Amino acid sequence: MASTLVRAALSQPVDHTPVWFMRQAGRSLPEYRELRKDNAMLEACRTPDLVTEITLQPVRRHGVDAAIFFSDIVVPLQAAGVDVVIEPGVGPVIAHPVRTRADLDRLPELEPEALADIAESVTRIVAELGETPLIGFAGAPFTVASYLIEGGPSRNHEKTKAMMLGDPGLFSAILAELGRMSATFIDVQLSAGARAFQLFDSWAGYLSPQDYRASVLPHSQAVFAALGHHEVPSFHFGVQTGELLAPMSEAGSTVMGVDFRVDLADATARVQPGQALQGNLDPAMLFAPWEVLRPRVEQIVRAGLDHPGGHVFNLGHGVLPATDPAVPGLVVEEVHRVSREILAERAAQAPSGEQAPGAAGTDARR
Ligand code: 1CP
Repeated sequence: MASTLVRAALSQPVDHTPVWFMRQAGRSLPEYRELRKDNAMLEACRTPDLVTEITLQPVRRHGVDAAIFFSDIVVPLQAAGVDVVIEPGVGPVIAHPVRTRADLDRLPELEPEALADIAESVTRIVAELGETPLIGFAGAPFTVASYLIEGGPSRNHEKTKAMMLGDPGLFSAILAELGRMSATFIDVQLSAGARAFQLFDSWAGYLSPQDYRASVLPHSQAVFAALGHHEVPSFHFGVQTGELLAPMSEAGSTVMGVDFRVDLADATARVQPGQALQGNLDPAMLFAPWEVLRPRVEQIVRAGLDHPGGHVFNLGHGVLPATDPAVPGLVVEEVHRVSREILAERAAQAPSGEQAPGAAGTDARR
């Protein structure tokens, strides 16, 4: 039988709510900081020994229901031959930003052979994980385009938006190319054994629904369509995307990630019928006292179980670097405990032969 994460992400019955955390690997873990102290970020991403160990660290420590592949959204660019570094404390920096048609013509193609180390890392991780699924990922075309056009992290994405509105043909050609790269990157991970994938459109929330729909959505749809033959669950997420949940939910994912600024019950009304939800505890809540945090966790578990599709518990964005590394594991235990309890209660209340709301299958527990 498929794992709990895969089943929930396909809105199938489960016996507990599965949970993982965006950015669960990385700076919040002392064992990560220890491993990374002598290695640059992108070197680490291309070294299977390190990728394997870093991906497994949060699974061991927190007992999450899935691993997320340790890599970065700019790895496909680097593998294609783009001059990019990840500067500590800054993020991805691109030596020659792409701002003209000639710049785009110079952008190299990404061949799957350039990702042989990625396939090797995934194969090793999957062997070590056993039953626990690995989630692959890539950046969505718009979010990667922002780094490529701006040349690095950006507060307002003004060069990106100026091109989107001023030279829509060039903008669309760049997003189409980046979409192909992201699909190739994810395809390699799925072919090597990843069981699901997430397309991160972290900065889509900077767009109006009108501009998102006209200039970005078709390119994200192309990525999901290109990967449809794998028949695996897929997640789509962006920060501050409450107003974009409806159009983003049309991109083609089986699960819609929800930012912490939106109530899950409101998200239900915005996504596609039957689409699962992921989220959405505020990452800063992990700094709150347990007596405050615990009921918030329960509230989200309940809201997820009331949603007519599946629910995967997560934060509403990534784990913050200063998070106490003991806390995510407590949240995992609580999500498992509370969801099992609620599902058992609902199963007991349902008249025999009928299923409790949100529950399905002979186990009547979702
Ligand atoms: O020094 C360090 O440790 C580098 C920090 C770091 C890490 C741990 C970066 C630089 N990337 C990563 C790993 C990473 N990046 C993962 C795997 C770890 C996990 O999730 O457990 C993932 C999924 C990403 C994806 C990523 N990179 C996104 C999308 C997710 C999100 O958080 O919205 C984005 C926007 C990036 C770009 C990036 N890479 C690194 C930083 C600091 C940034 C953001 C820079 C900015 O603010 O623009």
